[in-house]
Amino acid sequence: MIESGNTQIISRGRVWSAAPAHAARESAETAQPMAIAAQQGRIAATGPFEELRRRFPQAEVFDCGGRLVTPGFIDCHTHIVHAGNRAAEFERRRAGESYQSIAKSGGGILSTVNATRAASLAQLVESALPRVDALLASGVTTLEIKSGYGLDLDTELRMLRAARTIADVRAVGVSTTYLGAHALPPEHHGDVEGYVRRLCNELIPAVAASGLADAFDAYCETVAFSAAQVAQVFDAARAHGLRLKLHADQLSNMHGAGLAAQYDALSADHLEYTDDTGVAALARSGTVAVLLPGAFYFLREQQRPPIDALRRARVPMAVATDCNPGTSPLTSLLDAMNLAAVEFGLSTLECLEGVTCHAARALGLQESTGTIEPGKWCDLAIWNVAEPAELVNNLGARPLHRRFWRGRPDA
Ligand code: DI6
Ligand code: FE
Repeated sequence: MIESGNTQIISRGRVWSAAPAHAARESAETAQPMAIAAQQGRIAATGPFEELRRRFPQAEVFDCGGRLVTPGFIDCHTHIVHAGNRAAEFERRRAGESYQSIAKSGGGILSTVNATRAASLAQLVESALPRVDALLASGVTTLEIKSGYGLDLDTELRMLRAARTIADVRAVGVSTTYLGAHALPPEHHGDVEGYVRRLCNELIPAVAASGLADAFDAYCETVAFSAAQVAQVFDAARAHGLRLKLHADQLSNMHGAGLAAQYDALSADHLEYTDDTGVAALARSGTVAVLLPGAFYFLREQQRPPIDALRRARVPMAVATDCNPGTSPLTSLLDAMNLAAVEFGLSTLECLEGVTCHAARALGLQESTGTIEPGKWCDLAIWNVAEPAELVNNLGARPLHRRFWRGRPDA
């Protein structure tokens, strides 16, 4: 069949992609010579160039010059929209204070809440764009953005609008997450139960009705919300049609992984203190383990996530930046992969799958992105490296040659 229309053939690439979920073979970390045809933003076919040329004779040809081609990367956990900075806290931590004690003394998340409440929509977008651009330069074509630095309805909606605006002004797919249970807002000081009730009865219904959030997230931690409180807000969020994600077991074992699994959450994120029971629960539910080595590094944590247990239980592991002003001011997914390899011992293949197919699953987007397969968005990253391992091996490198987003190359 000969097809025409707005078609591109991406030729002379050496293509790495995880094996499709239904394929019998396992992924390998090697790249294969292959051409990719894109039509209306989606991958129409893959195969030898001559074959695609015959099938799409009108297509424009983009020559990769033998470079490595991967799926566009997916950063599935960021707080990239926020105002202000927390550099002063960085100094306090270096002088020996803990993240928890800074949070208890009114710093931490609450200091970013004050700055974010004071920022306009335009200011939130403008301050986020340099960070977004840095992420895109690390090969990112899909980005998750959480709210959670407003904690009142107006500011949370403004953050989510800023996230949607970023999708309008940059060539990137954005998934939005309402992180309503991030911290106790100052006006509820001493009244967690009151805020949890307000979340369930007022805030979650209003945010869900706005259509601005794809998912709901909570921070299950001694400095934030208990497992019982998270269960209450999860019930409300689920009743309002939001998918669930959880900041789980980062600084202590709150049995957050088990809770996320019990609710069939898309992902449980951090997991430094998750035990065997939590890992088994994740394996049963199919919830993705999102590893955030940036926060582990910046907080100089000692306890690593149970990588071996997750591996043995075949829990899909994603890797994300957690880009946020307090615990992970990191704006390169390549650097996050390097940290995941060095700090957590992930292999090159695990890192690559962690920012592609498993990251897509952590956002519920596995049908539309994360691998190079016909039918999915033609989101690609083309790299100036000799082999995939170089993407993980090098820290601070910027080897991106070009991104394709929805079938179009960056200018
Ligand atoms: N993600 C979060 O939301 C919290 N830690 C983390 O890794 C707190 C972020 C912050 O301190 O602003
Ligand atoms: Fe986070």
